[in-house]
Amino acid sequence: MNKLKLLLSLMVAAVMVSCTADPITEGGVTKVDDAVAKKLINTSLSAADGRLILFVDDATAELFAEAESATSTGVEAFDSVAAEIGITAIEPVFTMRENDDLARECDLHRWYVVHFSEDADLDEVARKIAKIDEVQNIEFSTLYEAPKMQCAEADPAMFADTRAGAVSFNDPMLSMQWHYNNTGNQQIFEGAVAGADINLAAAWEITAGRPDVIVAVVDEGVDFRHEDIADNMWVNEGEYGGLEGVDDDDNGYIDDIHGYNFVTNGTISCSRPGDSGHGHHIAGTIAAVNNNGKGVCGIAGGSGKGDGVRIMSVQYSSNGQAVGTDGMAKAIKYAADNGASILQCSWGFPTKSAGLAYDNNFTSGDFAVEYQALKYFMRSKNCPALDGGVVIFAAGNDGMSEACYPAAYNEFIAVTAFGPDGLPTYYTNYGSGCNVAAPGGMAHPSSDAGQVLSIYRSNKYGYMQGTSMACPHVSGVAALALSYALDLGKTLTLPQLKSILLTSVNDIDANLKGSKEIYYYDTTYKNWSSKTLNYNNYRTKMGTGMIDAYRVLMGVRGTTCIPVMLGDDAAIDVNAYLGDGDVNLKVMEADIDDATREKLGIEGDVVIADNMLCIKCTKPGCATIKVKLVAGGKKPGGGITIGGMLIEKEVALIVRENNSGNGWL
Ligand SMILES: [Ca+2]
Ligand SMILES: [Ca+2]
Ligand SMILES: [Ca+2]
Repeated sequence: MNKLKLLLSLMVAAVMVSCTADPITEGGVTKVDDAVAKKLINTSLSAADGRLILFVDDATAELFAEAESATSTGVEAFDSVAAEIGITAIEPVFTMRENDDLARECDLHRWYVVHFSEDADLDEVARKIAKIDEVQNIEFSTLYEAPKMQCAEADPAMFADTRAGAVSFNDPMLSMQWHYNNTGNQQIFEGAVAGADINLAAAWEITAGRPDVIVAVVDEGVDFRHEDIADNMWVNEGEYGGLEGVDDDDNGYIDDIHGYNFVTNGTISCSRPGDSGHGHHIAGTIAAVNNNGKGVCGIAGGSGKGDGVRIMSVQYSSNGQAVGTDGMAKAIKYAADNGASILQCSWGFPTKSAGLAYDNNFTSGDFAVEYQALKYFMRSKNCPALDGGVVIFAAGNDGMSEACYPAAYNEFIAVTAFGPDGLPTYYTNYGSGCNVAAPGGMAHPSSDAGQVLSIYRSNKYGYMQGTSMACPHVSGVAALALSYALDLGKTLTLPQLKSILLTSVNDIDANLKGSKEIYYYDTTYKNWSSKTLNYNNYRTKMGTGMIDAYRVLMGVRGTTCIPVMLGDDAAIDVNAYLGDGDVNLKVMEADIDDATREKLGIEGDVVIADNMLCIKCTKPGCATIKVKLVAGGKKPGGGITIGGMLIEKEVALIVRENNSGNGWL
């Protein structure tokens, strides 16, 4: 009954636009002149015609900035080549602000775009420019492809009485958002497993976001009028209520109230015929408005009191058209300059088609303009809780054992995708460059509900699947982490935040064995097909594990998490979790209040035996308890000698569901 017509797979693959056949310069790399070839960062594969991106030396950058025309810059070699090629315009890639010290330190002022006839042979033009000494690098403006995925609209009638498990907010569709709190509801997905989620309900008891955390969604335009996200859109106060057609806040962008459209160089557009809804969906996962009695919830969408994190719409794709690498770089700097501290990136090229010039490890990409812009974002401090900006990428949907570009770079978090069964999805990339797993959803011929549910255009809601959907789960959890750090008055370093995100996980590897037949939609033949996935192939390759929002918040707080299997008579070796494992600690007692006993269904006494904390929890959930220990002065065989000191440590108990003998713990 569910008519699912999703076009899956390739999130954003580079289009293979053929360039002029030239046997000597195939792929834009000439082997004749190595010095010239080495200046080329990438190849003309899928590049925009009529323009090239140049990285020039400092002196040249200054002359370019003052140039009267493209052919009289004062750089002699350039001017003569410009006249020969017919360069019509020259402009800086980046919008520089006054006293833009960090941008200058990152050399962003040295990037320029040159424009010429679209009929000109790109490779030939590039080779001519490469001979100019003052030009250090040349990049073709590789065009990104607009997202192609389809959204299956959600039917509100389905939500009448399917409420399952712990829900803390009044949004009617929350019970279908298994990716937040998976109760193993087989109506949602046959084979759904309780606990295959991001453990969000427990995190929401601590924080559901703060409006002073801004997440830039680099994607299609976000529908800022949608009933379930409007209140959580970032508002540029300097533009809001200003004059139409005027750059009221003088940031170089006209009418950028909720963000900016870098495709049209204008205001955000969305829900055009060529848009897929990708941008709304991703934004909704991070910050759909919570507890408003409408639609869905967002991970950091607040508690219904106007306290959700804010979404800045940084639009790289509009009505089916996308920017090139220079446009992407400009967009990333915009996010950094206007307050974002989290960069949500569900885009990229499959590594093999990234068109990078001289090796398969894309080290030539180190010099690429978009990579430089991403590094600038990471150094931009916009939130007092973080001494930089965090960049989070989707790993890609090619089903390959490597993340796509630029997700695969070490500095960025690349997110793989699992389904409601807690297993890798057939489409997810895995292996090299992949860092952490999150729910991406799984389509099925009989039901859409195994995919990720979020907002869709025009006050609608819908299902999508992909690492594109997994990525905003990590961005949303990162937004919660910053919100909580602000609450605590803490400032994290960027490495600290990344470390917390990557280590606050539940194990995925224990379940990766055997094989399973899965369904997928064949986009070529436009029908459903099935294939067998061998899960052994994914072992240790999905990243560190499944991200757990509660554990992330405990990581921010500095509280050690101790997993406890639901219903087990657990004996916890507290020493293994506290100290360095070899420290002289004796467990004396655990201080557990009545509310916590009730919440976790703790039965009977909590006994200390053999330095172990023996506890039985009969309800899933998370709570902190205090453990009293004697540090030092422990006598072999028990008792305390002089020198022992009574200390108290807070630990968090995480009680989760068992899963066929392995569990998520
Ligand atoms: Ca403006
Ligand atoms: Ca204005
Ligand atoms: Ca809502």
